[in-house]
Amino acid sequence: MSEHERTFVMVKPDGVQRGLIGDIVSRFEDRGLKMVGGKFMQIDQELAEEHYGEHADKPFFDGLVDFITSGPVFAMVWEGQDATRQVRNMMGETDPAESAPGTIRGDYGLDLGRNVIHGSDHEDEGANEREIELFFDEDELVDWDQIDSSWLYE
Ligand code: IDP
Ligand code: MG
Repeated sequence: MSEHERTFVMVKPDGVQRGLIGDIVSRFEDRGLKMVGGKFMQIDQELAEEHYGEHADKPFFDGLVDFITSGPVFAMVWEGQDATRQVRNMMGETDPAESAPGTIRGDYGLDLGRNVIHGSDHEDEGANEREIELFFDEDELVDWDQIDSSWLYE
């Protein structure tokens, strides 16, 4: 398993408004994941519709696009062994009400439509690369060595 697997993660507008960026970044840092990209930004209609394209025919699509464009987000790329699946595990279920305490959505959310964080789907092959490319230019991602990586990986 590669230590260099990268996954796309985003604090949604509700998480930004509630001041949760720092807590969420801390959780991933504490876990041993490495941030290789980060961008505070506002998503426009076009990017929102593309990002959530798989849900275009769902009844909640328009509300989802309105919500994700309603305020700033913090988009990130995190790198580490099995990063996509581990981030999803740390996020909890899609519905915060079904998410275990200790997960991000289980600790910070109550409502399906306000679930604080997005992470690439580990069951959707290629979602990672697709979403990273959609949000970041190549030169916005930083290759760097973490001084303590020998204490994280055998
Ligand atoms: P995920 O974010 O856990 O990958 P998806 O099924 O990909 O979940 O749905 C994308 C986003 O759409 C969810 O995070 C949530 O914000 C929203 N969403 C999903 N299902 C519903 C719903 O039934 N009602 C309202 N919003 C929903
Ligand atoms: Mg999804």
